[in-house]
Amino acid sequence: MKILVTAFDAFGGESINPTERALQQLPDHIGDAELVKLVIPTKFGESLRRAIEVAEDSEVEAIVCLGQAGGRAHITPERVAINVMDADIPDNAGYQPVDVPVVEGGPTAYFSTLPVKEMVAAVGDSPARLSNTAGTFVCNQLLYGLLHHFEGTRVSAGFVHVPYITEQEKTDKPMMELADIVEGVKRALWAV
Ligand code: PCA
Repeated sequence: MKILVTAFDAFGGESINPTERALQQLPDHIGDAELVKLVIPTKFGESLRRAIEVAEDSEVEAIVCLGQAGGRAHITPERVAINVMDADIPDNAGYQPVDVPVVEGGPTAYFSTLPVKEMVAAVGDSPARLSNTAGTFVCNQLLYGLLHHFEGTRVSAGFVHVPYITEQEKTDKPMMELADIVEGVKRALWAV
């Protein structure tokens, strides 16, 4: 099988996005699965369009999106995406939606179609926790949009948020070593 793994570019005044760094260090295969790696811009709309385009062109069976969740202390598979874009900061195109649905008239929420509990268990002491909110910024929009687009198909989709890495020097916030994030993501991909 093929798995699309996406990462985001830096946003919100940061010069690094840990997910972009982690993506560079992932292998090309995990077990029998071939990884298709893609960095997408932290922009509403374009991020989703790019991910759908590559997922369809590459005929992947699963999509695992990675994003930074600054302030979290754990690798956090997301259980759910909600139908709202409500941004505290502008995206990388300067767009800052407030209370705008991801899909006009779409359902309130979608559950991830990846095995999130197995992913948490597989990451284990790296450490992982299940998250019940992907926020209301670009990451949630991406997850919601993918689950909406691929609903009823054989393509499953989900999202994993990761903390800041030590290189970002957020001394007042939880940080992880990049190597630990890479290891955790690899284990989550094994579970998928
Ligand atoms: N995290 C943001 C968008 C890009 C990223 O890495 C989020 O959680 O929405």
